[in-house]
Amino acid sequence: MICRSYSFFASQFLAVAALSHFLVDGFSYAPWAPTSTPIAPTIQNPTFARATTPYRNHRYPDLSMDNYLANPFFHKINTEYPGLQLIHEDPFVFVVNNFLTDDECDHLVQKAMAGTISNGREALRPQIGGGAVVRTSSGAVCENEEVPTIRQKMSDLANVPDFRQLQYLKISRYIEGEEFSKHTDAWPTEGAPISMGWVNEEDFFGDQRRPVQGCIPSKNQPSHNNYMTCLVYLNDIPLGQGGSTTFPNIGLHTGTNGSNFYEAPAAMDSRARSDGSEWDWDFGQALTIHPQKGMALLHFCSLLPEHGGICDGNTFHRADPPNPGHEKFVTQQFFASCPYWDIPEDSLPIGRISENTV
Ligand SMILES: O=C(O)CCC(=O)C(=O)O
Repeated sequence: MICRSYSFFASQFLAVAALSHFLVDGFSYAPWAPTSTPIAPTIQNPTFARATTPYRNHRYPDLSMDNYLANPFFHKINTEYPGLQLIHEDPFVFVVNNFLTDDECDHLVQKAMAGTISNGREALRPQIGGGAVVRTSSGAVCENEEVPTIRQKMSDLANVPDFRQLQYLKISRYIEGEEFSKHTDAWPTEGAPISMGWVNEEDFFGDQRRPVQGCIPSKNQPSHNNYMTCLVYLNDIPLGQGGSTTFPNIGLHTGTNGSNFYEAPAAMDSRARSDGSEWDWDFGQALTIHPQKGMALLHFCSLLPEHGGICDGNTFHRADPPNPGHEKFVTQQFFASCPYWDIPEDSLPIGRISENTV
């Protein structure tokens, strides 16, 4: 077990603050250095074969929605969406088989691979982590008018009718060995340097500050945050060949006085865990999801604004590198709990990528 002291975190925060306010791409943020990859158990059913209509994915559990529906802290997606399957509680994680058709997946991959677009720029750009986050993938960002069907599906599944809450759709490509190390899709509170006491051992992400000033003070959106992400895998990768999405920190972020975060959520901090041990960012329980073409993966990175928009530290996740000879394409839809405010440069479209509309 590798236990990390507060001074370690402090140095990480200072490094991050010095480099940038936000890490780019989905406003990803991580207060730790990249670490070795823990081995995560994967729930697998080798007999799985992809069908063309939504159906239960037998690789994963199919849990009752009752606890999710009763939980007041997270946004409620459309639980009637065809094929929706709750595969994990605490945190709540959903998949939808064949959320996108093969054609839709192929069109998005074509966009990512469009090469030089009409304004002379390359559709695919390097994606940069920042601070302690390692990101070696590349990505393209779509203009809204080239992906109306995808955005409508995202809005329907997520039960977010206001399209201003949907960030521009991204497509990411990971060739063999490329990765996106552990991060959260939630936003830290802007300009919350440790030296000003906003992000400190009691308030890792400015969660206590956010209800007062929001993520970006000038936008005056107290308690709002990036609250949900829907990824869709655009190609299959054979089992055992890498490219998974792994949530390695499940169970590490507890609630008030060490209680269940999902019953009494509290800002992430450096409290000792209920068994007296220190936080250990590397060895929570892991949930691993393996890429299957067209399958959506949805999780909630922060609480609703009426509950302070607190980041859920159990939903840190990473994109594991594809093994040699394999590559992965994924599309990402980030949802904010209010109309999007500032979008980082590399998450903005640079022009229409291609003629095809999907
Ligand atoms: O590609 C993946 O598996 C995860 C991507 C991700 O975490 C992100 O884009 O925020």
